[in-house]
Amino acid sequence: MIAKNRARFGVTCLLAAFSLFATQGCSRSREEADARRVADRVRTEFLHAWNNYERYAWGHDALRPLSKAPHDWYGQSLQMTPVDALDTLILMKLDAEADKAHALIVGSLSFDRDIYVKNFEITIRLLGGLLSGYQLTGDKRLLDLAEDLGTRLLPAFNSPTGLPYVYVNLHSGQVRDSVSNPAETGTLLLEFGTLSKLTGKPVFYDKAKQALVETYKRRSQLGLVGSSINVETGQWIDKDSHISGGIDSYYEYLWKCWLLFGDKDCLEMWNASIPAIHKYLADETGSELWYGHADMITGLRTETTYGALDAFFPALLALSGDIPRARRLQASSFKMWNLHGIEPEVIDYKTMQVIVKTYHLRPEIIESTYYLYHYTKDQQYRQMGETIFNDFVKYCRTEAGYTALSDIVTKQQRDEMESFALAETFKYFYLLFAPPGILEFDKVVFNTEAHPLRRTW
Ligand code: DMJ
Repeated sequence: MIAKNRARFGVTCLLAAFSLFATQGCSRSREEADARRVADRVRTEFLHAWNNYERYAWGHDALRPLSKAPHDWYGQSLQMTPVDALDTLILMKLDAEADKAHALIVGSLSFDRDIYVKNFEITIRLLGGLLSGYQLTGDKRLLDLAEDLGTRLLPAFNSPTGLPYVYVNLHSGQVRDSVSNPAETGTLLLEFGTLSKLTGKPVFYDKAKQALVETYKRRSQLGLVGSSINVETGQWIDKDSHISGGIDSYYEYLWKCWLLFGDKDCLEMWNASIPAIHKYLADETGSELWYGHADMITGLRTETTYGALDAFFPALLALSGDIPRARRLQASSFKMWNLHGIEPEVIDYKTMQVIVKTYHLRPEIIESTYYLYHYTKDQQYRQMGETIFNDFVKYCRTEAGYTALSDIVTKQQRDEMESFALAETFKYFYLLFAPPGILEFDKVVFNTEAHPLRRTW
């Protein structure tokens, strides 16, 4: 009798376990099916932006979506949008569009031009885009273009300190503008380093690494860096320290250069820098975590502001293993997003007043959502991503593509579709909902413009 009861109990348990397993399996496959539907919507909306670029601005740097007209940064095109968007087209398997962009680039892009270009922007968008394009297609012509571009950018590093000038002329190699910032001096090594590894020419790695190290060497005794620096004297011009635009990706590259190249100096610089951020910039406000500004010498709080650009930091925290802080800061970014249904460029997190009202189609908040989902598999991040995507479509979609907002309170649009909307914002939205096989997250390191770089050496 006892044996019979025990057997029946065993069968019941098995059935219960099976049905729990089946329920979990069912809800997981429903979640995945829902995610695929959002991925399809993202792909359709990306195509809306891309098709209108093709229609009104083909071959130019960017589309002005309200005036339906092309825009070139320097009066002549460096094909910013097609180069920046190429890997997104490939990852989304938009084969015809990718082939057409690829053919345009290898058929007509040339860098022998008498124009001063911004070393940082050209490096992260064009050099990064060409290198990831090369790694995804295997077309050596893309690597040749990258090498030509990298060689033309090299004179930027010819300052007394090795910190790069802001602008360099692609034809003459002349340089100009000596006041730069840590993001622009320290966000070059992933691209220049990859170029060295793929061409076997160490000069690119060496110059960009020196620029990163020279930036780091000038940190204060507290371990903080400032907002602007003279590349000829190496003196700080502005000692305001933060993780926002102008500094942000300097920290990102300390960690990512360790990941991509296994460069121990980068790891050491990261380890020596990150505690100062948590000590002087982090701000516990009630139960919330924010990161504000402080003087790099005294460590005293200067501003309680945070914004769309700072929202990259949860991704970097997650990537470097600090999930608890990443989760808390992401909750703050999402609170900022929900304040007006779309995020402002800058807020005061103590008063929740909007300080700068623009929205430039920035990717950082969705980049962090994607990283957090990847590491935690917590569905709240996909739900968060869907909310952000719905708002993004609601306010930024226009007849001819996607457009920035000049005022996130009134939702007034402005005539601007930056190439990073296609390189980063749509790519991170897509990856958050796409099947895992689309991209092997752990085998790539994204540059700061979302171009996945692969350690093939
Ligand atoms: C991009 O060009 C890069 O992500 C850069 O690091 C910061 N600004 C834009 C996106 O907001």
